[in-house]
Amino acid sequence: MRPSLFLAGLIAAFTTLGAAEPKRTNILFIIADDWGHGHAGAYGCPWIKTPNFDRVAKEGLLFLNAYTPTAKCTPSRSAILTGRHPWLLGAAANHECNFPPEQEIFPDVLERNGYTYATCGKVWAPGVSLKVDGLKRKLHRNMAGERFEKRVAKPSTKGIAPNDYAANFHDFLQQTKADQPWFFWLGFREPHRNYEEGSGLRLGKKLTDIDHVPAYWPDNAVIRGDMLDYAIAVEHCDRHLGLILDDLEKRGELDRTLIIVTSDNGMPFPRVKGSTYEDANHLPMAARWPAGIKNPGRKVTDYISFADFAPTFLEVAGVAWPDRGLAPTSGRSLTDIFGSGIDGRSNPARDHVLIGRERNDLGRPGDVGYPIRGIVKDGLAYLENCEPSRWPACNPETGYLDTDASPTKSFILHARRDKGSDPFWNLCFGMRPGREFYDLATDRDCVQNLATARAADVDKLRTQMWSELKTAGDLRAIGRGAEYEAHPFADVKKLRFYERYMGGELLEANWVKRDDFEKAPLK
Ligand SMILES: [Ca+2]
Repeated sequence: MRPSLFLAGLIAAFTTLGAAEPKRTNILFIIADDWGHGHAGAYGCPWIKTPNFDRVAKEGLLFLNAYTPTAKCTPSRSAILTGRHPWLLGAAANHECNFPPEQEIFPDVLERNGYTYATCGKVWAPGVSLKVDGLKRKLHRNMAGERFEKRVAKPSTKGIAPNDYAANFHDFLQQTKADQPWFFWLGFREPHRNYEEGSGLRLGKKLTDIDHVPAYWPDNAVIRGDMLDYAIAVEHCDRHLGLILDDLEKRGELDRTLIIVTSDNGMPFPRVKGSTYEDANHLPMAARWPAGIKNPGRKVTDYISFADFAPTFLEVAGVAWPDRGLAPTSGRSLTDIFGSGIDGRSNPARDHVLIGRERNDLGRPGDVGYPIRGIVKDGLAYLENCEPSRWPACNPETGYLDTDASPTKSFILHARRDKGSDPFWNLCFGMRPGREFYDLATDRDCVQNLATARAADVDKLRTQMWSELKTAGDLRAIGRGAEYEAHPFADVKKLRFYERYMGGELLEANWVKRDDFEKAPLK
């Protein structure tokens, strides 16, 4: 991986000054939990106010096509930490996995090369991460480095965590040394559920603020109210982001820090988080770094994968991708975009991303997943459902465990029970065909499957997708996909959930409601 010309020039300028070696760039990575694309003022959203994210974008770059390869907490974060597509990570293709001990993560590489690695909030979860020796990774509660977590504050709703993120980051800054570069991971726990129901309205939002209810949900007060509760949690993150920017600015550190703000997967609603549609994998993202970003204020249309973060951070830190430990990255450093100065697409090769999933939550016979591979290229999305005879959001009789409980979920489940069928239930929880194709320019919600009508486009994208996956080493591409499903779920108390529940055992699944379970299997 070569540095961009702009960045190379910058490094050369420092080198030839002959003065003391400049302090290496600090890196602040801020990741929300379940925050969906488009849900920020910078993207034109009228019902969620994010002045601080908008500031990062205005003084840096706003990314219009940033995608996680898998839209669920653990595999999304595994991709970030390793720079690899999840389906190249063995057990870590799955949600709530046992992370492969031999697989290195980039913060460890930064630490070995002189960086401090510290964190606050959610880093990598849920799952178990042990070192090769069976002990937890050094200092790492699930790969989380040195923790700054002491400060708490009363949140504005009962659903928001009391973590005072900005104060904890301040504690970290207080003990940094002038000549010590750092990488800090700030993982908001919001806007993950639970929400205080009605908090959006209570805190002054209006149902009519929302300009677009996705076509896969009914448009009514229940769904809009649920969306407003989510909005409050997003705005909580943005307030802390503002305090953090102010803190860095007061210290004169703001312009010496590369800041990236993003999320791990789309909003925690039916057919979004955990699925592989546009609203699940496509995420908000902005970057600010005056020393390294040419012509700030640009809108970037290059397709970005979360596998791109690790190579970016190592390059910015001046650390070569190591020969051992970290396997070759699926991504590429973002410095070509930082240094290009070009509005729109900087690199013509960044015209697509690969997405997909293996097993998310349990809740199907045999603990199997719902494997998908997909490609998004120049506004077209092709998805291949590898096992279309399975239930996409897990089995109805075990509560559709792949979809968190919510007023929106309950409303749609009840609509089907009351009427015997429901079009929104079909979209959110029903069986899917083997192939799906969407034109995102006219159907961002992915409700008009054009796989038959656009067969030639399907063929082209399908060929490219499987060819790239096969070259990279995806086991699904060579008929060995069952190997992903042989890796056990990390929480042993939930193993064989389906069989045990159906056998009469009362099992805990606190992210769904008892009412989410259908009384009998559905056809
Ligand atoms: Ca998440």
